[in-house]
Amino acid sequence: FHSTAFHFLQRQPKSMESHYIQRYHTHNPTHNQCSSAVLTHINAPVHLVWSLVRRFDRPQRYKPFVSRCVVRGDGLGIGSLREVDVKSGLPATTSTERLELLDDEEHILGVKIVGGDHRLRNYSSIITVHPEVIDGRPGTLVIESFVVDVPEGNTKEETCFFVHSLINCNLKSLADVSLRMAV
Ligand code: A9S
Repeated sequence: FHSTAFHFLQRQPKSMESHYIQRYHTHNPTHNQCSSAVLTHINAPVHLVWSLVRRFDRPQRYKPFVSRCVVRGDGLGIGSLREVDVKSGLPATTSTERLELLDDEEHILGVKIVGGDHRLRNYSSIITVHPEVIDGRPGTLVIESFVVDVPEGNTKEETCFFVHSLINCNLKSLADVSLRMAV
């Protein structure tokens, strides 16, 4: 029973965070997969942060590793595919990704990576954003969880560390972009 929720319930005090993780972020990793979640708090209102997260067609608005993204149509229908070009210096150049879930009520974005010249196989991620009050002002809790195959020749720990670090960069950048828009 090593779901993301269990992993985090062990580490987080009973709080809204563990409630949200249990409710939205339970992947069921197989023995050859790793799964984890990254949480961050942003001092910007949830509608602003969500307006950036929900744009499946424009990940480069906050993701620092993305140089270009092409979708067919408006790119916001379930099943939409995006071709993501990645900046140089990373262990990949392209990634093909499918929109699995876009819920503007509950603020949930689900994406699966279905192709690309990288080593993340069966990668699936969920991002949720939640309103909270930080120092008496409107803030946002962002939770991004993932599950991915452990590549041949890597350990579960290495894989989790690698993906966790990338998502951490993405969410730090999401916070920066949100704060610039909030002022
Ligand atoms: O983009 C995301 O939301 C998350 C990740 C883990 C993306 C990773 C990546 O785009 C690189 C940054 C290029 C690293 C892919 C698909 C493969 C990598 O090896």
